[in-house]
Amino acid sequence: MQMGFRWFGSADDPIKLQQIKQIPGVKQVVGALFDVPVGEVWPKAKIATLKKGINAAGLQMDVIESVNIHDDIKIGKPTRDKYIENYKTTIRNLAEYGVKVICYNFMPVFDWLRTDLHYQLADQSNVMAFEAEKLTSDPQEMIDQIKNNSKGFILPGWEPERLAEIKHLFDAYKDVDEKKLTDNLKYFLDAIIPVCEECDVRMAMHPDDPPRPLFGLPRIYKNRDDMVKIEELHESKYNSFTICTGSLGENPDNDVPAIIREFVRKDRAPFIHARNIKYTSRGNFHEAAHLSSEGSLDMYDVMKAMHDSGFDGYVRPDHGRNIWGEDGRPGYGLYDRALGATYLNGLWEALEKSDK
Ligand SMILES: [Mn+2]
Repeated sequence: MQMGFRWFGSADDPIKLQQIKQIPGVKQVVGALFDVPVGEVWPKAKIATLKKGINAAGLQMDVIESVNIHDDIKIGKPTRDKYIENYKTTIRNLAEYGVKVICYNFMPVFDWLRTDLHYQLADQSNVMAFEAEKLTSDPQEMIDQIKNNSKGFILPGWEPERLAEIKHLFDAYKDVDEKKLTDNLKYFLDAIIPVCEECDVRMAMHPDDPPRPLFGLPRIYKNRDDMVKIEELHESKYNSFTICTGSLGENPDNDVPAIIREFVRKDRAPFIHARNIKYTSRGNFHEAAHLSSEGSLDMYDVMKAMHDSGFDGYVRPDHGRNIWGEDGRPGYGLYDRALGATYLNGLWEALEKSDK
């Protein structure tokens, strides 16, 4: 298992690589290029610079999160082929710099959604939260709320140039139901997986967050059965999953440790996001510190499921709280994620030693 930490790049992230290096046990920086428009090729020179900076801090860059998928691919427009060719070139370019796993998602319009970016907990820390009752009927209102509450940070998947087009986007997706979206995913996978096989780069799809349809938009990775369907679209270990314990756990019907056991054993889960959430009522939740007792998920069970199945991929703490006066990017402050990494490493060490 290798512990990683998501980083938004020197231009966008107040967190310094050296601070990440100082978190015990963190070996990997999970990075991305945030200045390449979605759909365009990631230039080698920019990948090289990113990798060089990460390596100079004594860290590795085996995992990229995310190379986002152009909407034309998800919608199935004739122009998708051009974007798929670009994607293949990006895979080849990343492979040249040693990247092993590309995390991506196939969610229409919204990459993820919360109704509160600064939900205050009793200890005065704050987290992101989701309450279905607070969803506005007009998605534009939702976008404005998120934008006004992000304190100037550009949140992943909420790039302003994309969201400016929101009405067009909704219009473009109006004929895309679950079946169509799944067909379009298959078309994409059939095209790119042979390139992944050739370059030894694994695609690892992230679950929908929250794992439920929103604003009438389809969702195709919500649970274990969806994963089996996606797996069957293109049989290859390069067609694999990011298992996000938070996103899947947001639906209490999902047995997250069982999902981990099944897909790690089949070698279909090279990347795991480990985070906790606390249910406030059915379907509603707020994010929480990683510790089991702080949320509704048993993180020992999560790590044990990974350990028992022989997991040797990458894991990272996921969204954390803003604590100790830090006013960071919602979900992605330094301190609480560092505590999360340390806690997860502690669980792992105990699991390793109890084996001997
Ligand atoms: Mn995640």
